[in-house]
Amino acid sequence: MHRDGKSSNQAASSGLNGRRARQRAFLIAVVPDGGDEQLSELRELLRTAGVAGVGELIQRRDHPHPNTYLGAGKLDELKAEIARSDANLVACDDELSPRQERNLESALGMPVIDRTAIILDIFASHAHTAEGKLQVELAQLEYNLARMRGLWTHLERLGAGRIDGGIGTRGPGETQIETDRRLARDRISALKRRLQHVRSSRSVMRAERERAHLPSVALAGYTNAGKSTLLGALTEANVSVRDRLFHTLDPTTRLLRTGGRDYLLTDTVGFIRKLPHQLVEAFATTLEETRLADLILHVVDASVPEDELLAMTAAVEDVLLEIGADAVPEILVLAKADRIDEERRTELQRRHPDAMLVSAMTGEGIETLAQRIEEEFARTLQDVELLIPFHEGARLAELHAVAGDLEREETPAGVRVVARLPAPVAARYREFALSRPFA
Ligand SMILES: Nc1nc2c(ncn2[C@@H]2O[C@H](COP(=O)(O)OP(=O)(O)OP(=O)(O)O)[C@@H](O)[C@H]2O)c(=O)[nH]1
Ligand SMILES: [Mg+2]
Repeated sequence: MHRDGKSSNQAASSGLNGRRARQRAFLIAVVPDGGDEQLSELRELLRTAGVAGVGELIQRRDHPHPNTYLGAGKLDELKAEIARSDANLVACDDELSPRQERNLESALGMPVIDRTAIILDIFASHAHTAEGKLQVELAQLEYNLARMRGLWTHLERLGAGRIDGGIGTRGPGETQIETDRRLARDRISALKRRLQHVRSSRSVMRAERERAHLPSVALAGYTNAGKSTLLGALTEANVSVRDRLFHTLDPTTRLLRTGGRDYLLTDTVGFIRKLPHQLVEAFATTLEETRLADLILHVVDASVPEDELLAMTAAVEDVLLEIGADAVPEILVLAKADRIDEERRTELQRRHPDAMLVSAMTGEGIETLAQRIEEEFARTLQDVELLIPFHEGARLAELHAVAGDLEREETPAGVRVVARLPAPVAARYREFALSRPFA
C-alpha cells in the first residue's frame, strides 16, 4: 500500500490504461436498508493509498453478518464477481472483526483489508514529524494487538500448534502469540513514553504556553474540505495542499492579523466517517488544539450534494463531541464556492443562513470571514485593568497584539494597562488583574 507520488496515484485512478496498478481491490460494503451510502469515499481512500478499485458489491442488510460480514448468498455472489475481475485484494468499507476478516480471507482466497487498516496506512505514509510518526505507530499497534487477541482465541479453539509463516513460528502457537502480545504491549508502553517525552521536550510547548494568550481559532472539518487552503488564503501563508485524503496530520499554526488584533489560526487533521478510534486516541494531543481553541471554523466542502454535506458535517460534529470540543463556539464555513452554480448558492444560503460561503481560489468571502472571526471575539469584549510587572515584558508586547489599542502608564510596580479584551483572552490575564471585571 505504498504510493510513490504521482505515478501510482494515476495508475490507481485510471486502473486500466497505463501501468496496471500493483494492488487492485474489489470493494465491499454492508449498508442498512434505506441508507444510500456510496463507495466513492472508500475508492478515494484507496486511491490515496495507491490502490486501484476494480469492482464493488454492496449488500443491503441491517447489520453485517457476525462471522463473514456478508451473508452466505452474497458471499457466493462476491466469489463469482471476483473471479471475473482481476482483483488481488478485497477492501471492506467497515472495520472488520478479526473473525470476519479471517473467514472472508479463507472464503475468498485473497487478502482482505478493512477501512481502518487503509486509513491507518494513509496516516502512516503522511506522518512527517516525530510526533506524528509515533502517534500513527501507536494506533497501528493497538489495531494489530486486537487482531492478535482474536487470532489467539481462534488458535486456542482449534488447538492449533503454530501460526504459519510468521516470525518465530517455532514455539507452540499459544505461547508464541502470548509472546507477540507481550512484545506489542511493551512496544505500546514504550511508544507512549516516547510520545510523552517528545511532547514535553519540544520547545513548542513553551511557545504554546506563551502564545496561549492570543485568541485561538482552529480549522476543523472533513478531510479534503479545503482547510489548509483556507488557512493559506486567510493568512497568505504557503501551506501544503493536495487533493488527497488526510494530507495534513500535524497541526500548523499561523498568525492572522485583522482589525488591529492578532489571532492564531491552527490547521488540523481532517475527520472522516467511522474515524478509527485508535487514531482518535493516538492523536489526542493534536486534536487537543481543537478542544482548547476559543473558536472553531468548521470547514465543509460546498461543492458536494446536500445529503453528503450533511453527512460530513454530522461526522465532524461526532468527533468534536468525542474529543470534548462541542462547547467551543463554531462558525460553519462553506468552502470551494467557486465550484457551485447560482441555484446551489441560493439553496445553501437558505439552508445554512449562518454559514460563510468562501472560495480560497477566487478570494470570495475571505475578507468577510476574517471580519466575522473578529466579530465573534468582539461580541465578548470586556474592559480590563491590569498591572504587568516589569519582568513580564513579553506579556506586554503580547497585549499590544491582542488588544490593538490600549492605555498604558508606568508605575513603580509595573505597567498599568487598561484594555478591551475578548472574554477568553481576558481570562488568561486574570493573574495580572487590578480591578474586578474578571467575573
Ligand atoms: N476549486 C477549489 N478547490 C479548492 C478550494 N480550496 C481547496 N481546494 C482544493 O481541495 C483539495 C483539498 O484541499 P486542502 O486544503 O488540502 O484540504 P484539507 O481540508 O486541508 O484536507 P486534509 O488535510 O486532507 O484533511 C485541494 O485539491 C485544493 O486545491 C477552493 O476554494 N476552490
Ligand atoms: Mg489539510
